Amino acid sequence: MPYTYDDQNIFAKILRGEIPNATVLETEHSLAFRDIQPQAPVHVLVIPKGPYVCYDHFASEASDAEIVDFNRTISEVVKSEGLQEGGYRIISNAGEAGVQEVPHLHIHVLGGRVLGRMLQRAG
Ligand code: DGP
Repeated sequence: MPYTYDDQNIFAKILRGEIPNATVLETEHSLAFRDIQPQAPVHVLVIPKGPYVCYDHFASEASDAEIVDFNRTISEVVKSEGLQEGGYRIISNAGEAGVQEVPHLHIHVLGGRVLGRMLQRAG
């Protein structure tokens, strides 16, 4: 399925500097910033700067340089937020079933406490 990118989404506005953010790390192709509604002591979002809706969109269409940069940025955030020792979780929600709110690829990096089981049983 071809994805259509909506450049009015909130993360596109953050990337254009129209909305402020608490930046953790910025690289050539990626931005890491604190989630506005943190669900753990550490809750950082890592996004590519390119117009990708979700993970499979990015993984299939981004350049090798973007993919390497994005993954290394996640790794740097894990290290700089001190999560290697205690552990962490990375999550990327996609589409309706994934309950994705913002249609620009983002990886949630969560840690700083025991996070519980991955999914709650719901319906
Ligand atoms: P998701 O459900 O995976 O699409 O998560 C979207 C996340 O984005 C959610 O945890 C809250 C966060 N968020 C929404 N708007 C803003 C914003 O304006 N700034 C920041 N820093 N985070 C936001």
